[in-house]
Amino acid sequence: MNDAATRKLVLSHLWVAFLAFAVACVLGEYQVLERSGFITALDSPSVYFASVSTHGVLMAFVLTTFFIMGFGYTIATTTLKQPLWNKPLAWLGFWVALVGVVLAAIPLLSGNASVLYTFYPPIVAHVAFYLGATLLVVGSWVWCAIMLVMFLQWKKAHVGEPVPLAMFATTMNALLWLWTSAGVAVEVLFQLIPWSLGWIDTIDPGLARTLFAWTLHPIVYFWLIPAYIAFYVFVPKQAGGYLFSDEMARLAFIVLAVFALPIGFHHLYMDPEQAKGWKLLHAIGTFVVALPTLVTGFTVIASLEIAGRLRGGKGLFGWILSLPWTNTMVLSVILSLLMLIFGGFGGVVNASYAMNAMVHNTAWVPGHFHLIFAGTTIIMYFAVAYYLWPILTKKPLVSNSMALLQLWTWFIGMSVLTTPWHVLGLLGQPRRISTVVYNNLLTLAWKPYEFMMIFGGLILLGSACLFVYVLAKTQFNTSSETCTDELEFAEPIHAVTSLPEWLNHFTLWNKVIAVLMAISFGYPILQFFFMDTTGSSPWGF
Ligand code: HAS
Ligand code: CU
Repeated sequence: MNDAATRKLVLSHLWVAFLAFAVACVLGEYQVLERSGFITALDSPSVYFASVSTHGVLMAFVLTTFFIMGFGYTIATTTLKQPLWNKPLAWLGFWVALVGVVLAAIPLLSGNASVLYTFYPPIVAHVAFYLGATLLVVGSWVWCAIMLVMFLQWKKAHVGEPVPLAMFATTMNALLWLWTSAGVAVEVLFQLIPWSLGWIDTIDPGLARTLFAWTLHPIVYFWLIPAYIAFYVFVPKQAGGYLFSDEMARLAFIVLAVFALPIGFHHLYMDPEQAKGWKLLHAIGTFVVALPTLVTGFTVIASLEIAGRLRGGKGLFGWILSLPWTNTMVLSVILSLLMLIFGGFGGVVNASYAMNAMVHNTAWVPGHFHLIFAGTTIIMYFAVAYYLWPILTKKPLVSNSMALLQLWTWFIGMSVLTTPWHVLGLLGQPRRISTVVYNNLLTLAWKPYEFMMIFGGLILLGSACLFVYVLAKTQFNTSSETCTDELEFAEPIHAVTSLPEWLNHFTLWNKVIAVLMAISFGYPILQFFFMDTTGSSPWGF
C-alpha cells in the first residue's frame, strides 16, 4: 500500500474502532464488578444499564463497523491493485458514521439511552440515540457502495477472470450488510424515531422484535466475515503453506451470507408474536448456516497441516508443533479456532428449539457471544491489526513478544470470563440484570463464579491496554527504522484460472436471498398489519 492517503483513511477507521474497543473494555470490567455486589459503593442499576448499553453499542456497532470499513478499503486497493474509488466519498462515510457515534454517545453516557445494544422497545431511548445509530449505518452504506463499485469496475475491466478471493468475500459482506441492515433501518425509521418523538403514542414490540431479528442474526456474520477472510487469505501464507481450496472458501462465504439472513427467529423462540411453524423453519436454516463454519474449520486446518508438513512436521499431530507459533497470525488462528469449538457448540445448543428454553435469557447467552464474538472474532481483528500496522505506518511492530503476550492473555482472560458465564446460565442466572445479590440460598452458588469473572475481566482489560499500547508505540515510534512490507495473500494449492459465474458474481445470490427473505419474513411481518394490536407506551429508566 504505497498510497499515503489511503493508508491515512484506513488508519483513521481502525483507530476509531480500537479506541471504542478500549473504552468498552473499561466499562465491561466495571459491569462485572457492579453486578457481583462485592463493592456496595458501586451499586447503581441506572449507571449499570447506561454502561452496559454503551459497552454493547461500542463493541457490536462501533468497533466492528469501523474495523470492517477500514479492512475493506485495504483489501479492495491491494487485491484489485487499483486506487480507492472516490476517496472524498469514503471520507464522507467516515465522518457521517463518526458524527453518528458522537450523537448516540451523548444520551448513552447520560443515561438517556439505556436500551441495550438490541434496543428492544418498549424501553425507549432519547431520539438522538436512534438518529446517531442511523447515521452510523448510513456511513457504512457509503462503504458498501464503494466496495460494490470497485468490484464491478474491476469485473468490467477483467472479463472472465476470477475476482481475488479476499475481494469476493469483502463484496459479499458489503451486500450481506445492505440486506442485514434493512430490517433495523425500517424499525428505527418507522417505529422507534416517530415513537420516541411522541409522533405516535404506542409501538408494537412484536413487530419491532421481528424486524430486529431480521438484522440480529446476519449482523453477527457481518462481524465474523473479516475474521474468516483472514483465515483464508492471510493464515496459510503466514504459516508457510497454501490455501487448501479457493473454491471451497467462496462456497463457504456464499452459504454463510445467503443462510445468515432468513433465520433470525432463533432469537425469538420464546417470543409469543411468531407461530411455531415459522420458528421451526428458521431453526432448520440455523443448522444450515453452521455448515460453512464447519467447512471453514476444515479448510483452515487442512491449510495449516500443509504448512506444518512443509515445515518438516511428521506424524499425525507433529505438524501442529512445527507451525510458527510465534507468528501473531498463526497463533491467533489457533486460539480463535479453539474458542470457535466451544462458542459454536453453545450456538448449536441455542439453536436447538427445545434446549433454547433452558438457556434463553440466562447468563449462558452472553457467555456464548463473548466466546464466539469477543473471542473467536476479535482475536482475528487483533491479528489483522498486527499484520497491517507495519504496512500502514511503515514502521516495524514495536514488539512481537508483547503482541504474543497480548493474544495469549486475551485468550486466557476470555476463557476465564466466559466459562463461569455458561455455568451461571445453567444455574439459572438471568441475563440483563444489574445485580446478582438476591440473598437466598440458590444464588449463593453463583458467588465463586462472579469472582472468577471479575478476575477474567481484569486480565482482558490488561490485554486490551497492551493491544492499544503496541499499536500506538509502533505508530508513534521515533526511531528511523522503516518497514517496507507489503500485504501477502495465500496461494491456493490448485491455482484458480477460471470460475463459473455463480462463484465469481452475486447476481444469482441476490435473487436467492430475495426469495428466501420473502418466504421467511413475508407473512411474519405482514401479519402485524392484519392484527388488532394495541401497542405499548414508552418505558424508560
Ligand atoms: Fe450466536 C445468540 C445460534 C454463531 C453472536 N449469538 C447470539 C447473540 C450474539 C451471537 C451476539 O440459535 C446474542 C443476541 C442477543 O443479545 O440476544 N450462533 C448460533 C449458531 C451459531 C452462532 C447456531 N453467534 C455466532 C457468531 C456470533 C454470534 C459467529 C458472533 C460473531 N446465537 C445462536 C442462537 C442465539 C444466539 C440460537 C439466541 C440465544 C437466545 O436464546 O437468546 C453458529 O454459526 C456456530 C457454528 C459453529 C460451529 C463450531 C464449529 C467448530 C469449528 C472449529 C474447528 C476447530 C478445531 C480445533 C477442530 C458449529 C469449525 C483446531 C485446533 C488447532 C490446534 C488448530
Ligand atoms: Cu443469531
